[in-house]
Amino acid sequence: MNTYPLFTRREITDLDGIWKFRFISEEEAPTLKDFSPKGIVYDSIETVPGCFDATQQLAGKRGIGLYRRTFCITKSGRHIFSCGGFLLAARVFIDGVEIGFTDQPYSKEAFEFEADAGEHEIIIACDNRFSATPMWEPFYDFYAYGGIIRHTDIMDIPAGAIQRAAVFPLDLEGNVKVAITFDSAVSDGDIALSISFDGGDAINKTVKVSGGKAALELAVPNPTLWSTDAPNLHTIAVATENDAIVERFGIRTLEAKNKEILLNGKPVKLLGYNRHESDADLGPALGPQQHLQDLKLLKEMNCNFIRGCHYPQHQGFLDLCDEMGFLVWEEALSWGNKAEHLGDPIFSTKLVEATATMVRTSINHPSVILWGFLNESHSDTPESYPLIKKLSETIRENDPSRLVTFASNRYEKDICLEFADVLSFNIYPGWYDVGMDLPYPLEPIEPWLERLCAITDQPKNAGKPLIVSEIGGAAIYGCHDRIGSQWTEEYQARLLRRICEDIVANDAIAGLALWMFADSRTYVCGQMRPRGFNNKGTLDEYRRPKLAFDDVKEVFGNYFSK
Ligand code: ADA
Repeated sequence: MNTYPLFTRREITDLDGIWKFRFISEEEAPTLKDFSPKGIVYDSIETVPGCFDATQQLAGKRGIGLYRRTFCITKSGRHIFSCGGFLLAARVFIDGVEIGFTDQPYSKEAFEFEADAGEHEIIIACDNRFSATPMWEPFYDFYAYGGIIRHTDIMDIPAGAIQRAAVFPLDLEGNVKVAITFDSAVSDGDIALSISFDGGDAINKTVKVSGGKAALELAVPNPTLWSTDAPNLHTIAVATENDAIVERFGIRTLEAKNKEILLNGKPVKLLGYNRHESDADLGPALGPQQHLQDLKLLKEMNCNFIRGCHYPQHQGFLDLCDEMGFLVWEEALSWGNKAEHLGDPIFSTKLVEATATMVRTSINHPSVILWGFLNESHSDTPESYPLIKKLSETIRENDPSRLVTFASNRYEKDICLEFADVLSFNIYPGWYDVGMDLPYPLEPIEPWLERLCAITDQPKNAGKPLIVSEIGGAAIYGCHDRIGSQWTEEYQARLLRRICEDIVANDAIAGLALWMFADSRTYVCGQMRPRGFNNKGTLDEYRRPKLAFDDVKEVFGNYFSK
């Protein structure tokens, strides 16, 4: 079950803050499933949200991080514990009894329990060993931290509780479909609702609930459209006799047609970056100010597009994207998965589950326009076909209003392109393929773009828009020379300027996500990732701009001011 209303009338107990902590190293820790939280002595403290192994004391350590605190509730009965995301796997205990287990990193989780009014103890065991989840491999090119990385809280569940009200815009006149999901205890039959938009007068509607769901079509009074230039937002309040929630949404339409992405019926070229949720020192547990700072920097570079690589995004980040008019590609966790993963029933089932959870969690963010999965998987192998088919079907069942894509590096050999509305390819001309000459030639970019355009021109792909979903090269912040060798800011600036100029001028390309916004922690990988960072950021991990910042800003700025 996943809930994320903007507001609810229920009692919310915020659990963020200081928790007691104990780290059990991999040599001593049993598997997470065999772990008992009884009799643990807590010898330290940690903050929630946070990554325990981003601290200097536990950097690089793998094992179980144990978090404990108490909380008070004033109502007896059913409750729900929610967390925006754990790394890598977690078990949650209340008063010594397990209420939930997850091995879905970065996924929103909600576990139900019963408790009387009064004080209770919560213990969360987070395991950051790779063996704790089938969903993460040590070769993924971003650091696998451990911890409770996003907001946590507890809510009571009143009788007749509403979980979500998902709003699907039907047109530009403000007609919307509202899909309401109710608590599992709500039985089939008629239920009386009171609904209002933007704090206005409530209307009463009786809906038929079937299997915990009901849907109705409504007209939003005084509708204003959501767009990148005018990101207008609306709210819907839905109340039953005992419960009330408010959700925020935007009115906008999306289509992929004649190789273009249409937002509110008009073509929009996506220009922006891939971004990891990653802080220089503290890993992926970013706070609101850090998300906002990144978005302000992206605005400064005249970007309108962000690919949230490579996992479900922080809900607060998406709220900011809604407010600021960014267009977002959100994708389920995965990276370079090979045939043996894609054909593995456990991996496949869990990836489908994680994808459905992501879609349901982020359903009301107008900023999210593309759903993705399986970054650079082996989508040229027979094992990939049924899984990618299932993933695209799962998305469309949960959300017919957005576009489906995945970042491929299999190009002509990809056998799954039919399942995408938008074709997306990752390419690295001018980085992984440069020869010995100085200055490095940038000619390989054009042939690569022609090659991708030829794929979208094939009759079976005709009309599908094309996104260059990764392209770029690295620079170590502060590394300069006059001849533009690889790893200098000069070379990166020259490469990114050329990429942006070529793609901006090419009408056959609907979008560009440069790799990448800011340097982000990974593993050294032989000589490939100096400092243990992926250094292809246009900013470094402290958000200090490299030379390329001004080049990208200028080229994108010229395009949008045309
Ligand atoms: C891949 C991958 C990215 C990153 C990039 C790189 O395309 O999708 O996550 O690893 O390569 O830096 O080489």
